[in-house]
Amino acid sequence: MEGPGDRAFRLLNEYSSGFMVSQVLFAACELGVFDLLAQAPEPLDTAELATRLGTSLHGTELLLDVCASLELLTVETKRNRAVYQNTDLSTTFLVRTSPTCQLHMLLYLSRTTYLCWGHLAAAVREGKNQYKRAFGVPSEQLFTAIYRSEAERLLFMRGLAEIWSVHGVGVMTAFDLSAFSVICDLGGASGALARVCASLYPDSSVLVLEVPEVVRAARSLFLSTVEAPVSFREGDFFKDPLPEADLYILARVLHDWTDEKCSELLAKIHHTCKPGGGILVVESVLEEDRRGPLTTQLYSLNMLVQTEGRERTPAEYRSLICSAGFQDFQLKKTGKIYDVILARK
Ligand code: SAM
Ligand code: ASE
Repeated sequence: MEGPGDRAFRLLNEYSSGFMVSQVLFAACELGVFDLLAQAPEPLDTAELATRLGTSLHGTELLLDVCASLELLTVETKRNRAVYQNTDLSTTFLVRTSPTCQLHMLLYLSRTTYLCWGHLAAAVREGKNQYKRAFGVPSEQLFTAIYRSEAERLLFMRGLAEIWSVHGVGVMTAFDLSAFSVICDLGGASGALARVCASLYPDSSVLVLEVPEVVRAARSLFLSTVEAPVSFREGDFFKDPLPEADLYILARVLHDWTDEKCSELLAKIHHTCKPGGGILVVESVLEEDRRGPLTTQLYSLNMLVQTEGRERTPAEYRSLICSAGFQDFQLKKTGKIYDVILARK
């Protein structure tokens, strides 16, 4: 029987080794373990995997066995040797060719987010993001710091697109949007969520507003599991006039910014929006008392180490959105990571 002290120590141990679990997942992705196993016609043993990955026999064996304990791989003993295969989890989410692959977000978390989290104590002390400490880049212009290089921009865009192959339909059907004929996704990145929207509402036209470098990348890469027509417009949603639309989508945009910047953006949208038009906010929403969900609380810390923003409660979104002049505030909890808010002018 587990006593209270046992439980406490088990939890402590679980939390302190949590970073090792993340690193095992990241390393297996970086090394290409899951893609290699997906391409192999049969389960592979350690020696074959090590040879093809160009890795050490010893290190590979340790990594693979942890992956098996984490249900990222299966292991079987055949003729006295361990052979490994992908599980349903890795086949669905970690193999590059899967339509619901999440690999690029994991690589982004591994190469950028994790390094900012290495300075969490400093972030909490200072109350600001850690690009300067982690990468030596100034963080006055948030997206100049986030897009440190072309490779970084492409990885972030790919990573952001991936979640919508899993939750895009749930998010875009939380409310019936068929009455909105022109829809503008502000900061819509690669257009992945916009394409889900266009495929669900084929009578609406969908436009993505993004900064020029992202529009250029979005045009050359197609980062969506759904084929649907969307157009792109280059612009800065803080500085330039906004396109005319009946519905403005803000997905994972408000959480990047301070209350002041959010209010500025929302007031600008309200000014451009037609009466009867609306705004659709897609975010991971905290419980009213901030006691959960744990994932959203962690995302809020992630916004601290990586952005100028935070995750917010329903009351905080209501206050920001209604102060900008919008009415009929409605929140739909999807039960998944991202929730949806609709409000009207
Ligand atoms: N909406 C997308 C999604 O949920 O997958 C992307 C969210 S991403 C966290 C925020 C996006 O806002 C980035 O793609 C960034 O380029 C864009 N963005 C940031 N500042 C912007 C600005 N001033 N004008 C237009 N887009 C901007
Ligand atoms: C942002 C979203 C993300 C800014 C930085 C980010 C994500 C990772 N880093 O708007 C994707 C969402 N995941 C998390 C952990 O917040």
